[in-house]
Amino acid sequence: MQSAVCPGSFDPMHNGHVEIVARAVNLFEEVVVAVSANMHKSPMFSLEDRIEMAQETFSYLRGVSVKPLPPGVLLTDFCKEVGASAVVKGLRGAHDLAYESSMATMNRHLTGLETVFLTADGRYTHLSSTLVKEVHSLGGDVSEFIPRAVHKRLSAADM
Ligand code: COD
Repeated sequence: MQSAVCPGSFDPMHNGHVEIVARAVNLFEEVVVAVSANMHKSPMFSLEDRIEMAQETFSYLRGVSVKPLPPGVLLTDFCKEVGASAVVKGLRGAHDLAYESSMATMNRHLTGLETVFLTADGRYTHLSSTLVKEVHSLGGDVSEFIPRAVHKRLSAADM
């Protein structure tokens, strides 16, 4: 069985992420959404919240599971542990490609792990977790860009 990992910080998950995972599960029988515990900046949402939001969001998608990517663990080792032969990443444009291609090459050199890049859907190329948080914090409506589970948590965080 061919499995892949979709890793990310998902702080929070938005519809650009969701769309990539939904397409990845058309290519691979199993997709593990790996929620990174190890973030350079302090996250808005705890690891537990980010995992719960991802689990709620993908509960309708057969073949998708959600796991934490523990701190101090290489993505290549995580993929070996869960039996994944590839990583799937979304690309919004040249900026993402520049950032992602060196990681992809490093991972391939480390263990032969391949990275499959999917181009972002045109509806979501402007989306990032950072922008979602900024627009929301300034009173903008981000509901059309995020899954319902994330909207619920964002609204609760305002109270
Ligand atoms: N449309 C489509 N795809 C998108 C969009 C969008 N609008 N926005 C983001 N994406 C993609 C990103 O390109 C990325 O592939 C993925 O979604 C996740 O995005 P983020 O922002 O939640 O996650 P990042 O970039 O902070 O995640 C970084 C990782 C956790 C994946 C990375 O740091 C990692 O692999 N860490 C593990 C430790 C390791 O092995 N390090 C050595 C690497 S060589």
